[in-house]
Amino acid sequence: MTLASTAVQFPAETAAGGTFVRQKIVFRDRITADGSSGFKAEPGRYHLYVSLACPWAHRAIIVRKLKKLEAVITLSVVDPIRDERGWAFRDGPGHTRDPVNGFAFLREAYLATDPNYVGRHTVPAVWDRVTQRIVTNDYHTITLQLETEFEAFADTSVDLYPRHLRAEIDRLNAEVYERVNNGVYKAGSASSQAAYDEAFEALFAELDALDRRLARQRYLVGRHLTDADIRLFTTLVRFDTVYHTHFKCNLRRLVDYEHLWAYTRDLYQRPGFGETVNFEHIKRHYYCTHDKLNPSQGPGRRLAGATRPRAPWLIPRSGCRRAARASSPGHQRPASSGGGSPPGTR
Ligand SMILES: N[C@@H](CCC(=O)N[C@@H](CS)C(=O)NCC(=O)O)C(=O)O
Repeated sequence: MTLASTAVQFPAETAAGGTFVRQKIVFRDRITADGSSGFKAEPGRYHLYVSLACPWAHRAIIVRKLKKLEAVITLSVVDPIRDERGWAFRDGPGHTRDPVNGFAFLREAYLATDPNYVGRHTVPAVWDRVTQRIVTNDYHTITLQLETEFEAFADTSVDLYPRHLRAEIDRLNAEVYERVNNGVYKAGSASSQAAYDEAFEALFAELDALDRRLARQRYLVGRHLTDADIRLFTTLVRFDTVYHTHFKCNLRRLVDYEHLWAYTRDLYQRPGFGETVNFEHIKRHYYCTHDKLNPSQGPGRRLAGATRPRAPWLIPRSGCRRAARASSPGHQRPASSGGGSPPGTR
């Protein structure tokens, strides 16, 4: 499509050629099992600030559930409507006030950590009750920390980052991040035709390739559900509802991809996935917050009828039956042996 508007949603993150260049991650400390980093993995010590609208935060929400860390790491949800003051803690459907610090806005957590912090105050952010600061807002590694450093308190029968698959998971995560996870943002936030075209082409070339890949196997790295699937899922589940329209990623819809659509439904129906998707927060956030992309904001900021995922998400995955039979529900450690309609849019 031709991009006529030059409205810039993220001026501080827009390069000269109109390309969206995401801000640098500032808080990158790591939680470790042995505490060698200064941040020891301990029950009750850390709190996750999330938005149910945000795909980066959604990754951590899913991993926390799959690893059964809910009693170990507390979590609270911000109001999906964000204004110029940033994410706010308020009581409302699916969101609450800040139960840990009593902050009114997430920016208070950022400024408590670094009074000179400049930049957007983003979710996910992990708060440490002991040092009274944000340990990390590094969405690239938060899931990996939850997957590997909390084993003393987690469900160890579920291994989302198996050692022998790490190289392949890391390679895929990097590629999918560039072209899909951040690709939709690069298309949606581009302020030149060239920048939009580049992001758009890369996005759909990658989705085409992933569709072919998932024709042969159930999960991204084969038979095992891993971190790579969680990262792809949180973008795909939002695709037709917001990215196709709001970010103008509209060459094809998710439902037009036989295998990707079946794969996303398959994940949606697993514990930890569909139950953590909140289409109301997703729609309200994207359509009512990016004022340059959607100046009208929708009637009354409620987007009535957007609240419930409908039956299409519950259609069983029909393709790839053989692969489905042969797969495991998350990699079990040897020792423990242990076509449809637009989804969720009305
Ligand atoms: N932490 C990352 C990614 C996380 C991110 O962008 N989260 C969004 C929500 S999806 C956010 O919190 N945005 C806050 C804002 O734009 O003020 C970043 O700095 O770009």
